[in-house]
Amino acid sequence: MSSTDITSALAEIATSGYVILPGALDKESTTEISAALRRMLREDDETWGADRLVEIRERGALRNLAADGAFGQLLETSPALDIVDKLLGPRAILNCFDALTLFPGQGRYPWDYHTDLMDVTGVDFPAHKIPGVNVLYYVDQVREKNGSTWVVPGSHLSLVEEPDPDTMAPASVPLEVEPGDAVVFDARIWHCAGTNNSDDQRTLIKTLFTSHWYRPQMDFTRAVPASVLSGLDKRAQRYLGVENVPPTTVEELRMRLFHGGVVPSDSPAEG
Ligand SMILES: O=C(O)CCC(=O)C(=O)O
Repeated sequence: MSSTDITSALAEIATSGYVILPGALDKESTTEISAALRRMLREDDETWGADRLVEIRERGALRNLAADGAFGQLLETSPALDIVDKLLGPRAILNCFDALTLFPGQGRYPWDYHTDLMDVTGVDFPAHKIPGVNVLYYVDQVREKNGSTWVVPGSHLSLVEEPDPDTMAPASVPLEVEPGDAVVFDARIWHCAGTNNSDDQRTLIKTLFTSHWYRPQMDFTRAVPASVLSGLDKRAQRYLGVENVPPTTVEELRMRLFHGGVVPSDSPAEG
């Protein structure tokens, strides 16, 4: 992104809490990702059983996409990462990397208003210390009819601790996006998935980033195969917690504290 675009995106996030990035994914990637997600949803149904997934409220949620190198661009080259880095600084980590699908007839509006950092609702962060940023990538055209994400503009600055759909629903707006668009929002914004009243599924990918002190949904350093992790660039590895997972030996701790994590070859623990 150009520095002017980044500046205006940051200004929109500061005031409204969110910004739409048109065409964050190119056409070809969007088509490929959409097809891959449809296939993975079918496989998930086959592996787990659709009824069982419904029972545990997981049908349509594909978890840990970081484990599949095909989605690496969302941690390496997406223009949204420029905004994430500006807002969260050089130690940000990934909290979750999931695809979320609303099947026809399915929805969570308006009972599921939430922020993505429910552990810190009500906490008054200084303006320059945003604790998290969510990036949603849409692979379908989305309108209210097929399940827009509803956001309450400005609510990232509210200190409300519990959702109140009666107040939030009338104050919220449905996000209308095209395939390949991303929405970047301050993770404290109150939002809610819509209801899909169309005949086709509606899918998005969620990449939630946080400050390094917020516990991620998974330990990606173990949940992502070593072969995938080692193929990603340094920044993506950092998002996946490589520099953040607590040390397990005193040697490792000492090297992390004062030597940037590098264990020298003449170290006693190496001998
Ligand atoms: O599916 C949606 O529209 C919203 C997803 C959501 O609630 C979230 O990413 O936290």
